[in-house]
Amino acid sequence: MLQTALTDLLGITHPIMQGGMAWVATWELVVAVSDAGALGVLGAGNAPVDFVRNQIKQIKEHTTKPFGLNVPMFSPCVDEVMALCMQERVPVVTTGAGNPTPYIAPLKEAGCIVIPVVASAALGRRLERAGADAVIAEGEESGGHIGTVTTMALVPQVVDAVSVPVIAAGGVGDGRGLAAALALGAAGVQMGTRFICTEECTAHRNYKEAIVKANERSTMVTGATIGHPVRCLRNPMSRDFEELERRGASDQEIIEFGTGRLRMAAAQGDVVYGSVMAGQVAGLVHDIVPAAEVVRRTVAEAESALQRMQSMIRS
Ligand code: TUI
Repeated sequence: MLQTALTDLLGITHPIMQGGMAWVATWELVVAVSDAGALGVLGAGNAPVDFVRNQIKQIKEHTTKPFGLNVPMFSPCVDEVMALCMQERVPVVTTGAGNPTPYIAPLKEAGCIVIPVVASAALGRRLERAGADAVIAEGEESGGHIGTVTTMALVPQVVDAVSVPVIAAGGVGDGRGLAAALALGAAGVQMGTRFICTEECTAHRNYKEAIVKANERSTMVTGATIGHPVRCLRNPMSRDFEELERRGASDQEIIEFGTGRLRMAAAQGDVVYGSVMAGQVAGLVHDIVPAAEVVRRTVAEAESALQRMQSMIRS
């Protein structure tokens, strides 16, 4: 067992959070991860509030364990989804892709634990002052919407900048990554890509199999030219996207091209023309197993990595 400031803060058994991935992290995965002693996180994405309300209802009906809800700041429904989090007293609210400052105090007053994703030490410092209970430092190795600093460089700088617990995300796909994150001063990790390849994840089988087939060089970043960098698997869609950006297409044209592509891949299984968002650890994922097995393996691997490192010390 690994006890850290994160397990203490959230009342969970293992210092692992599951990334709240839009279209991918639905209630079934959240329940499986939370029941396994980690923190399952629902991905609200751009979904309307009624959809999110129903997902929360399912989670509450199927587990009594703590769970989280991720709200991307660019969601058109951000105000309503945040109000829902307060109404439903969602145990943990994580935010992404922007600055959630105005929502932090009201969420905390409603009894929610608030853990924003940051891609810089400066934002971590600002959000700690605004009342964040912890921060997720997410490096550019991650899948989906990303910043520009690597996890290895970002995590210790965020750890130095804040006093609240820091969770490392991006480039963590197994227990060696968890041990490394703890060595950098993090109190735990968030993993997304690894949890896609689980039996309980409702993403299309083609999406999971594309990740299993991928190697460490299979991802690329689309959308950087319009200030919305998104890491996904290389496929005809991402190559067309790259071509569009190279020939200087307008922001409007690029946005129209990208819209709906994640849903095409995750819900409909179109891994050719859809956006298969995944992190660089895709090459570490070799199988589709129950979420509880991912949690079990990650903790066991981290413990043996930490023991191996301990045994290197000579006085
Ligand atoms: O949010 C994410 N990753 C996501 S959200 C998402 S949904 C989507 N759907 C369709 C197309 C595109 C996206 C997919 N992936 N990760 C958390 C994250 N947040 N990574 C980086 C950041 C971040 C970046 C800048 C957080 C704050 C920030 O602050 C800028 C500022 O305003 O200071």
